[in-house]
Amino acid sequence: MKLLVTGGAGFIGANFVLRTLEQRPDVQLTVLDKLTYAASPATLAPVADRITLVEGDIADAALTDRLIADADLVVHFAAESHNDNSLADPSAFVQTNLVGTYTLLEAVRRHDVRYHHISTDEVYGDLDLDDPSRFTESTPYNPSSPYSSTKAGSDLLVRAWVRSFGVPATISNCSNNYGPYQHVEKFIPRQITNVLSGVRPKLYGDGRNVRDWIHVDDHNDAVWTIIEKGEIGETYLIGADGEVDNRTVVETILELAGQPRDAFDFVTDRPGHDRRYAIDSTRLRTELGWSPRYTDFRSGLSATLDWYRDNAAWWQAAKGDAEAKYATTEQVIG
Ligand code: NAD
Ligand code: TDX
Repeated sequence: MKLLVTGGAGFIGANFVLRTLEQRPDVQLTVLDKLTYAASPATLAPVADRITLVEGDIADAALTDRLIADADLVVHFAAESHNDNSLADPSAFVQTNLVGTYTLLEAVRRHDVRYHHISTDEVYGDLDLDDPSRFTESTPYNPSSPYSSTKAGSDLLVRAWVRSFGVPATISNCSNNYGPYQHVEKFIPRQITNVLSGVRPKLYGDGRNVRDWIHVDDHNDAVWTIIEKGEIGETYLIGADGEVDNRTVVETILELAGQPRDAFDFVTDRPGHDRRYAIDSTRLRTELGWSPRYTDFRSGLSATLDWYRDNAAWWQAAKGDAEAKYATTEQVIG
């Protein structure tokens, strides 16, 4: 099978590539990635001789047409993915997440290629802390940020291309991922690498915002389950019942690193900061038989801390740039 993975040099895409080569050695794998600041080609170095890595833009119609003409399956991870960046400058989010997805859809339409679209639970907006409900496949879209609105728009393009043109596509909306090879701008790697660098972790606002954490390998196993067993045109939510508030995450990282649980700072809140995400993944579990393997968040977090401690060379170069960006807007408030 010829598989095209977009964004395969980023966090989730690279983990997907590594796991796919391990579990499905017969797959012929091409990665299309623009190699933005968020990419790490080093992650793919150990498998460089087993894949074709094409440096290019998903919004390049000639390039995507050529690559998709020769593919049996496209798994689309490429995106601008960080909410804080989307607040500073939304333009790349509109271009990559909307125009890029449109460009891929036109190519899979022309060549009638199976397409799986990777998306996020953020398309559903947020929930109150005391709201007992969780997101399901029928929750109305209500995105808050430039990032989540462009992801929501890209999902809607996929749905329209399925309905209007019969494109053979599925969509998955997953909760917050953690694990190895995640960029240091994101919450968990930022706090882990702060602690490892002797810097105090930084909590936005009151630190009570809740995210529903899932290990990246569980996400990627669910993606393969949907590709193999999902119904064309359908959407599946991926989540591992991992709701934890941000303050608890930081306190756990500090404790695992042998530091006082209160050695963190509160900083300026993110504008429009979503309060809580929560996924009900019943459909994926009951209809397609998926279940997560990482069910103990504390031990998954501990393994992730160990990974960043053992792989400082992987993240050190990006750390300075990420912190310099944060320093332009962030102030300690407590
Ligand atoms: P990431 O930022 O780590 O990686 C994105 C990759 O896409 C990078 O390698 C980058 O170079 C590439 N890319 C960006 N623009 C491109 C373009 N125009 N053309 C080609 N390549 C381009 O992101 P991630 O966290 O791995 O997220 C991957 C996907 O999963 C995204 O679609 C994101 O919306 C979705 N998602 C992420 C999470 C999460 O918690 N990180 C949760 C749910 C869904
Ligand atoms: O330094 C920080 N301090 C802090 O308190 C950072 C970077 C974040 N936060 C908070 C904001 C969020 O409540 O931590 C939470 C997680 O933040 P991010 O890692 O920026 O993730 P989030 O905004 O929840 O979005 C993530 O999950 C859904 C991914 O970045 C998206 O790509 C995905 O779609």
